[in-house]
Amino acid sequence: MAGLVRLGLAVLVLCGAAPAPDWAAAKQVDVTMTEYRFVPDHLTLQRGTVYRLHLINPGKELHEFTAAAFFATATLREPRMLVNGGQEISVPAGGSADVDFVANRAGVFGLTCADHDWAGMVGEIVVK
Ligand SMILES: [Cu+2]
Repeated sequence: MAGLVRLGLAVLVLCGAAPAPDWAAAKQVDVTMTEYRFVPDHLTLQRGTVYRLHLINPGKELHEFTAAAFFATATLREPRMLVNGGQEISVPAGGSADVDFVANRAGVFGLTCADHDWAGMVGEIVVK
């Protein structure tokens, strides 16, 4: 039994089980969500870096930071902040939200506000 446990630990180590992120070291990235755009609308992030995405909605409508493909590759400190099947962060008018995460995969990911993509409320997340 102890042998099995040791084997299990060895497999975890060999598979590169990531150490717990150091959330206190998060780099803050501010994104303002208003009618009808993200400012900035392009985010460039480094893979493996701990970030705090600070979403601010000074607008008059609820806005969403919708990035299903991106969130699917990220480690979130509080995954339950993601709504609508894990695809977005919802921020009410006048509200804000802090989303701590680590991006795990390089790539280019789409960003939209699910309610207002028709109005051009779109952007892009690049992970290097
Ligand atoms: Cu919106």
